[in-house]
Amino acid sequence: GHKSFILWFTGLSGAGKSTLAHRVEELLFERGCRTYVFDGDNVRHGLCSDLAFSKQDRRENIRRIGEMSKLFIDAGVIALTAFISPFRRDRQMVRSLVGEGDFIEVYCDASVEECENRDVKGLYKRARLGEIPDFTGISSPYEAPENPEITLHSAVDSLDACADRVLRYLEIKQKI
Ligand code: GGZ
Repeated sequence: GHKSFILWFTGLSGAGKSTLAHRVEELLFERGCRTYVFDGDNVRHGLCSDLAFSKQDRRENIRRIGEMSKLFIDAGVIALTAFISPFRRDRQMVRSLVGEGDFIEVYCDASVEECENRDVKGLYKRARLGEIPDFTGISSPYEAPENPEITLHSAVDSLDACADRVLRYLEIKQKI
C-alpha cells in the first residue's frame, strides 16, 4: 500500500486549487492510491456551514479541515485539501498537527491580477463593488507561503503540467 499524507493546496480564489486537486486525485487513483478531495463544495456547505470569512472563522475552518484530514491520514487515505487558507499561522497549525513529513504545502501562485482578470465566478467584481466583505486579495490579506514544498504557477502553466509536477514531487520523495 501507499503512504498517506495531506496535499495542502493554498492560493487565491480562482487560482485553480480545486481543479488541480481533482486532477492530481485522478492521477493518484490511476496508480491505485486511495484519496479524498476536500474543498469549499463539500466542507463550507456542510461541516463548516456555520462559518463565514472573518479571520477567526477562517482559522476555525482550517482547524476543522486539518483535524479531519488527520483522521483520513490515520485511515490510510491521501487527503487533498483546496482552501484559500490565507494565514501562515493557520497553515502552520495544521503542519504541526499532522507532522512535518505528512504535510505537503502546494502553493498555487497566481496573482490577484491574474485571478481577477479571469474572474470565473464574478466574485472579484462583486468584491470591488463592496458587495463581498473581507474578500481575499481585495479587502483581506493573503500571506504567501515562505517555504512551500511545491510552487505551481497555476495561471500560466497548463493544468496537466501542474498536476505532473505534483506527481513527480511525490515520486521523488517516495510518497507514492
Ligand atoms: C474569499 C470567499 C469569500 C471571501 C466567499 N473571501 O472561488 P470560490 O468562492 O469558490 O472560493 C472561495 C471560497 C473560499 O473559501 P475557503 O474555505 O477556501 O476560505 S478560507 O480558507 O480562507 O477559509 C470563494 C468563496 O469561498 N468566498 N466569500 N470573503 N473567498
